[in-house]
Amino acid sequence: MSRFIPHKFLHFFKILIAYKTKVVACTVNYMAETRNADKKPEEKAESLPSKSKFSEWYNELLLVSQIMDVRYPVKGLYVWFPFGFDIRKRTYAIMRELLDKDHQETMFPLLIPENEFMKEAEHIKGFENEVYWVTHGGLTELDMKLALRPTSETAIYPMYKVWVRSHADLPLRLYQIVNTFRYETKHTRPLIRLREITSFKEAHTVHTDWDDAAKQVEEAIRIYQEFYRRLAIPTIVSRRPDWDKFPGADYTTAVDVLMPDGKTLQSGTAHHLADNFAKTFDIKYEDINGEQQYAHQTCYGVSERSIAALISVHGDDKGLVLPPEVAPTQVVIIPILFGKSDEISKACSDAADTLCENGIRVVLDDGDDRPGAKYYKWEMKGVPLRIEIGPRDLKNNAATVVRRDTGVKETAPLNNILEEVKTRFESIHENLFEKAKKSLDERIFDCASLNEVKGKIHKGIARIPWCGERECGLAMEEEVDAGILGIPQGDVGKGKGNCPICNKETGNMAIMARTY
Ligand code: P5A
Ligand code: ZN
Repeated sequence: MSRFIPHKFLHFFKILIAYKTKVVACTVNYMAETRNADKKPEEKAESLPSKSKFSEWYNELLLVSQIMDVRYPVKGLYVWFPFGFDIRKRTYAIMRELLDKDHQETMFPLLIPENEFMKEAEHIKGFENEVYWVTHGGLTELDMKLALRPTSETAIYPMYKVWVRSHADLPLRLYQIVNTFRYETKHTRPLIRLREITSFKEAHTVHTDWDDAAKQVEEAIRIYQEFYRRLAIPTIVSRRPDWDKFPGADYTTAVDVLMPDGKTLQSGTAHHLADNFAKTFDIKYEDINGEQQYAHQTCYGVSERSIAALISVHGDDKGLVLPPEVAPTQVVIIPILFGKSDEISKACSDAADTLCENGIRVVLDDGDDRPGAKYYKWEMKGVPLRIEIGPRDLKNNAATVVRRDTGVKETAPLNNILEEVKTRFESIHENLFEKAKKSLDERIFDCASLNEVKGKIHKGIARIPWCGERECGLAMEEEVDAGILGIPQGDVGKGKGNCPICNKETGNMAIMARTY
């Protein structure tokens, strides 16, 4: 480890562990802050811009809370700090838990030979401008160029051709979590638009027929909604208009998250591939009558945009706000000492032990910093609960418990501290979701004309009647300079009105937004 951490950080790190914060066994302590470490709390508070300036807030927060380091010298490539990576690990553990019920995890090669990559015409067209090519092995030019996967259809499907034999092999549901490369030409942003997507979860399924594949697309979307629910993030689901579907798919259904600046982030997509790829990759199975049939397929993906959504939806002016399930540290205990007190120190370490023994990730911060400096630091890191124990608390055999999401301070009996913490975790999770849901609902605006859409689109999502015709849709996008996400599932997609372009009456409501 010491080879990779600059020496001056390592020094901080060692001091921190040795003398400052007592690290309880169930939590890792991370590298000392790389910036601002020597500033007073009052100065530091100023260094995080207000969340109302979302873009500045986001970029600064990634660094000061130690999620991503953007200083890697290649555009669109970023480095996970260990703390950020810990959040990623816990987030992707949820994804694995949800998928492992009826998918199997696998891993395919990064390099795809040109001839396989070039098989599916639509797919090539969609990705040709985004592919990185490996052309040489050392000084020798390769006989066949190799693509760095921008996504793995063309790596996986040649193997599916070999693996799929009979209807008894189906459905086949595999997934992998890998890095993929896309030479993005739009503005790159950490966690949001990367040239190396480090955390690409892609699932690829094979089915006997179109209907079964369609059901899988629905199931994928259900899984993604549950995944985001576990992150306390509300989502909007809609089928993308035809011009915005995945290259090579019959249709694409997407999960979008509304960001604080009113733009939407496409945070997961599921594609019905019909037998389009099966035909080009010759994926056939023997049906119950002994006849050869082309398989039907789906694929669906999520990236570290999920972490971008997590940070952006819940964070506030003080820094990260993390749902307990994915918080690397769930509870910080801070002794409130006026001089030395063995009783308070003991009460703190007893509480830490109790929580730790019961699987709660705790840090006992008994370092020399003033309490205010400690509050600042752990708030920035998004720790869901802070427990303070001072002389008055101890006299009542109690602790002061402070919630990161609401700032509410309550007194809790020390002899029931585990239950007190657990019930607050549940309540924090629900509160974060409800808050985010309210904020989403308040920023979906009903509009009857494109002029109204223009007036609202900078605040959030506009809902407007759309006949569903391509020409009308494209004209609407052009006129307001925003995208049609689609006609959403559920009530949001139903209504009554006239298409703003052709004036035809319709029961379909489209949603439009500025997108990342
Ligand atoms: C589905 C998985 C696919 O690639 N093939 C396998 C299908 N779909 S997709 O829509 O192109 O990508 C899936 C999701 O990945 C996110 N994403 C990105 N995240 C960060 N940086 C990028 N450059 C990037 N490109 C796509 C999106 O959330 C997308 O829905
Ligand atoms: Zn129309």
